[in-house]
Amino acid sequence: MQHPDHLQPAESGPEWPPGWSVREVVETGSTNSDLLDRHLYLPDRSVLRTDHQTAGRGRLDRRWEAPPGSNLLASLLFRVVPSDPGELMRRVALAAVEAVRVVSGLEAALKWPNDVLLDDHKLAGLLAQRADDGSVVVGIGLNVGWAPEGAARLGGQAQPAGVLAALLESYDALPSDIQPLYRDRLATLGKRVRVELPLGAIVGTAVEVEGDGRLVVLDECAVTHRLSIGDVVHLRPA
Ligand code: BT5
Repeated sequence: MQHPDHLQPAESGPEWPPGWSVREVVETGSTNSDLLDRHLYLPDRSVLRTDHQTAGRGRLDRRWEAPPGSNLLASLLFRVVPSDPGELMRRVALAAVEAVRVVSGLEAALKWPNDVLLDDHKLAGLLAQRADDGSVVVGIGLNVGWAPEGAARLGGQAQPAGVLAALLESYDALPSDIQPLYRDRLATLGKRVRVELPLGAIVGTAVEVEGDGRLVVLDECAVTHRLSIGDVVHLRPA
């Protein structure tokens, strides 16, 4: 993998599972941006992990925060993309849930569309972005040693690189049809939710998630909404 000079390699980490080209650097702007910038020169399943991001990104130009060396900050490049590109993010999210169990023995869950929760608090966020040739970069920030107020972290003996190794291994162990597992891990299903959309909010019950990842919400006027974007808040039962 070719990298500019400012991407200095981080200290050597764990053994990586076969089939992934993992590169670690001490600091960069955003691992997602790096892979998007260089996707044409990188093989399928290239992974970039850093100890520190100076411009970590969430969705909609939000920031992703983490002090240096504390958390997992990594992106995975997929140049071979399934007909539903969104499946890649769902797979990485499921692999993250499994990695948390392997590394810490904790049961994490998913919040639609892109969060991993521990005890209902955000443990990780995922950001999927498409390159001009259709390649997909899925970034994950997972709180290992530090979390902002109101969020969750793994704590204990877990190390960011170890969580990544477990995530990549778990990714390869996922079944070809992930839908039953995804439904099972999706804490949003069955919950009362408020979904914030660009033009307003919907309050209702998340009744289903479709095979293409769309969330089906039945609102308080019994209108069904099929959503592909939105920010979800889990509400208490009415
Ligand atoms: C996300 O966005 O949750 C996607 C985060 C993806 C971050 C990874 S890190 C590696 C890769 N490279 C990048 O540049 N990005 C990816 P969103 O749903 O928009 O949530 C962002 C919001 O989460 C922020 O506005 C904060 O309120 C909150 N937040 C920021 N840092 C957090 C943290 N460490 N833990 C929990 N919440 C955080």
